[in-house]
Amino acid sequence: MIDLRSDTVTRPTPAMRAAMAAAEVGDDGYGDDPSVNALERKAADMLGKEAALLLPTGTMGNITAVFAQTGRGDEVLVESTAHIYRTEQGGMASLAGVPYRVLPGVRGAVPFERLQSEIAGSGYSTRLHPALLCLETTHNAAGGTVLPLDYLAAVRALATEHGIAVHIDGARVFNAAIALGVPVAEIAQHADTITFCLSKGLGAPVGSVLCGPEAVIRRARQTRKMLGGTMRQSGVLAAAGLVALDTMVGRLADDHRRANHLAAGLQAIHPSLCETPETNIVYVDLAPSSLSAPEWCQRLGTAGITCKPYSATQVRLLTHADISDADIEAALAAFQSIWPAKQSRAA
Ligand code: TLP
Repeated sequence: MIDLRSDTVTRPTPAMRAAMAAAEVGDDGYGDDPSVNALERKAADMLGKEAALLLPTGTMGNITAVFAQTGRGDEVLVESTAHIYRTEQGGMASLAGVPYRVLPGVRGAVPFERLQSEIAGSGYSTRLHPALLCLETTHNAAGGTVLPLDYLAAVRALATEHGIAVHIDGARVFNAAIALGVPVAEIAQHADTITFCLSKGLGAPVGSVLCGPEAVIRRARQTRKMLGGTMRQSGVLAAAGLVALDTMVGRLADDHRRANHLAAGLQAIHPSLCETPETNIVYVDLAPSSLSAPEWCQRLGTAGITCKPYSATQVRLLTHADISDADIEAALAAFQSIWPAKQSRAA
């Protein structure tokens, strides 16, 4: 099966499996797993931050960042389709106890002027204090869009001026860096804290890393313990993460090229099926067809393509390390073969 559901479906590479088998380990609860320590150091250095913390998931990384940078009476500002708001089970409110102000975005970015007026309006004594602004790049629900560097710089300056910390959910920040053609630290410099996932396009089996200032990461380490995320010989996971950072970043460009080719092929079938992606995520809007998204997924499944409905009419497709050029051709052929059948049914 050609699995386009997500880049989380990637399997560890042979080099990762070998590194996992050979990993030097210790009890990370005591801070003495050398592989975890090496991964945290490497991640912090790559992102240009003082310190880093390995966590089991991106969700735990994000909620840990919220815990570490907010308190009672604070609120979080977040874009309305952000993963942390829409897809992380309301953890900011139910676990961290922090209310959030949800702001509409365009391609994943809250317009700067809107942010400015929202923050200015917070100055009244009856309002909550916005302590944290959460950004997301690449932005999943917006179609893997990349926040521009000048936008990040302006937003960070605004936030800093008002004593607001910035957290980037950078689950796919390496995709963003590749798309922008800059080292990832150029993105991360515009945030106080940033999480990235080893387990998505980078292909590692498990793990996300939260990077930030020493003092925040110290707090985050306590929060991770509270959430049950302190692991023990997690060096077996960190070893794969190190291989991911060493070998899997540059190749993300292939995923972007393939997503682009996939989108072009779909647009050739029907021009309004999808937008041209900036990175590795393609949302296909099948409204012009007479089949629903679940029906499409069922038929594509029969043709060897695994995907999931995103809404009644949309399917989300992701390219990743286990998807080849031939797989993209096969996916396009499957779409093409289902399309006329559907049209004739409509007629
Ligand atoms: N995204 C997953 C799941 O939502 C299914 C996916 O397939 O895209 N931030 C962003 C932007 C994400 O896309 C995800 C996961 C997370 C955070 C959470 O990461 P995990 O799954 O490790 O908790």
